[in-house]
Amino acid sequence: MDLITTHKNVDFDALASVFAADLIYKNGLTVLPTSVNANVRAFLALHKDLFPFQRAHEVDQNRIERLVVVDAPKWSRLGRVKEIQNIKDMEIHLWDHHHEESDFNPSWRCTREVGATTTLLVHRLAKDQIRISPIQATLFLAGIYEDTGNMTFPSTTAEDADAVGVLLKQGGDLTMIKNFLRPSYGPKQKDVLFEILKTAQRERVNGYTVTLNTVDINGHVPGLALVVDMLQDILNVDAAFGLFVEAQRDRCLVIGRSAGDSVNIGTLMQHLGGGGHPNAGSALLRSIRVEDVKAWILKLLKGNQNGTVLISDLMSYPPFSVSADTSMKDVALLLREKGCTGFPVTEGNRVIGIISRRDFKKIRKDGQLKAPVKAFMCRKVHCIRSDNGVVEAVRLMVKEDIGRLPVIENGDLIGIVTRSDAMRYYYNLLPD
Ligand SMILES: [Mn+2]
Repeated sequence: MDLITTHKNVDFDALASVFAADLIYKNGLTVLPTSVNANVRAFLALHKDLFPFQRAHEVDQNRIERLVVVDAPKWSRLGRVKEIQNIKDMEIHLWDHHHEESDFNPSWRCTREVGATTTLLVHRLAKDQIRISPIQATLFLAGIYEDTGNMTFPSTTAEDADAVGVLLKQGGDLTMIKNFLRPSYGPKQKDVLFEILKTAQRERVNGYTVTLNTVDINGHVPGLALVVDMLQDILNVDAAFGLFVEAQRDRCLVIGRSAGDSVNIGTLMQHLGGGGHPNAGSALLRSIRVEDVKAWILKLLKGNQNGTVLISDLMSYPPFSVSADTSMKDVALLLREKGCTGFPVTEGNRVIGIISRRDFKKIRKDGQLKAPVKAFMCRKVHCIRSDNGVVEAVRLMVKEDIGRLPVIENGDLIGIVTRSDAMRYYYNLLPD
């Protein structure tokens, strides 16, 4: 018999991989660890008959000839199933997408760094032309969608997208996925969220919009990360923080969420003694007043202790500019020579205007080319400071429909940041 199993805290990728493997290994016996994620538990409660499995203690070890491990690189992840590792001459097959080195010592493996282990199995099913039902296809879709963050995580590969195509062709149902993958938002989480929304404020810090909210909680409330996640969505801020105070235990749980490439929450939380990812993290602080925690976070945000890229990292310098008396003809020549679409116009070190290619449309007669640039320049100049974040620069460019921002320090021009600098940043093409 082939015992098919996966890691504890079973998620959808693990569950989908187990049942996909069950279609590939004809003598398979599916065994799930006892600890299962909440949304997987809800799925199994409904679909138990279609996806039957056993527990490790129910298995007769004498019948096991082969162990098929899916979505887990290490014995330590297997929960009670790991007790079988002493069986002699047991063959091991491994299907996994984790980056970590495996300690299974498998006789056969299919391990590639794709978004989800399910993807590897779906490709095999397709290759072997094994038919699957729409419900199986839907479960496998859920596995891929969960581990790839709906195909948005950087770990997502073309192979994952191909597998999704295969599953949709076989009747996989995307509307069901939303139900399966919905995190547990219940009355308790709703109460906390509504409490926060009553007083929530948006603040501007270092060019970012943030919200910091203090809530008193009684005992352990699950799903607070989800509440902060929703708060960030609803208030449409770059970063949202929940400061959950548990008075009896004299502690404060800080949870942060950020959008896109703005505030690096993980780095910020490390300063508070916690940790996390760029977009999500938390820290647990003891014996500290919540006002002090709040002030600390604001200080970290202001001091750019969160590792975000600043305009000073991105701008071009020294900036090229033209003086106010330069003739339009010379400006035209310089634009061509430098391959730019515009320049700041300066008087001393002060920026007094911007001249760009489109301003040349104002010229009616050739004689006007002799006129100084100050006659045609745009006098409304939007500048940015070198210690602002990239998000602030992009926001200004979008709002004012401009492609370049002079960078100012103490009133003096010190650099230029352009649309293409911002693109370089967003597409990870920053120079080292
Ligand atoms: Mn996985």
